[in-house]
Amino acid sequence: MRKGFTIWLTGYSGSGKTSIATELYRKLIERTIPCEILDGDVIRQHLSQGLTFSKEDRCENIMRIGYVAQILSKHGVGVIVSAISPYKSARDMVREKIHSFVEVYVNCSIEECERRDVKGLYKKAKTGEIKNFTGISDPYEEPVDPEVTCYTETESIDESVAKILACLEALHLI
Ligand code: GGZ
Repeated sequence: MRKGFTIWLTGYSGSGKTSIATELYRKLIERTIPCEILDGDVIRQHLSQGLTFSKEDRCENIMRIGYVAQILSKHGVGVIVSAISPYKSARDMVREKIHSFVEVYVNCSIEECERRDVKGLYKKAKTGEIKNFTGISDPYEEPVDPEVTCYTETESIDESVAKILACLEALHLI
């Protein structure tokens, strides 16, 4: 059976995780590799409905996403997770449970994310309308040794996706 894997995209809201996930998904499907995207924002409307943005609930969210990723990747699916996942301890816990785990740091400065502010969330976080907002009023622990780092302020989405594909090839996962 085909080897599954989990690509775990971590980074600020607006850093480019969803854009990278969407393009990566397209490229993998093109190669007839079965894959699935697990997006934190979407998961929070279903599997993680009702969870807050406290440290405890964010970690619970990550554990739930990690559980689904583990099951899918065990059965040969290429799973693409897109979640802020701000705590190193939670990322390390899912890394331990999932075979062929590839951590991708979607690196973009908080200033640039604020400038992009695609959903207007940063503006609300700044005025205090949204509390515990990552990078503004809540922590983000940078990955220490990720398999791939994408610099979305200077790289195109295609360049970022190419780096991830090259990593998967080097690991003989695709
Ligand atoms: C961070 C928040 C918050 C707060 C709402 N902090 O960029 P988005 O909008 O579309 O995706 C973000 C999503 C965060 O969900 P995650 O599951 O990825 O977070 S975590 O991994 O920390 O559990 C953002 C939106 O929800 N959002 N409030 N306070 N992002």
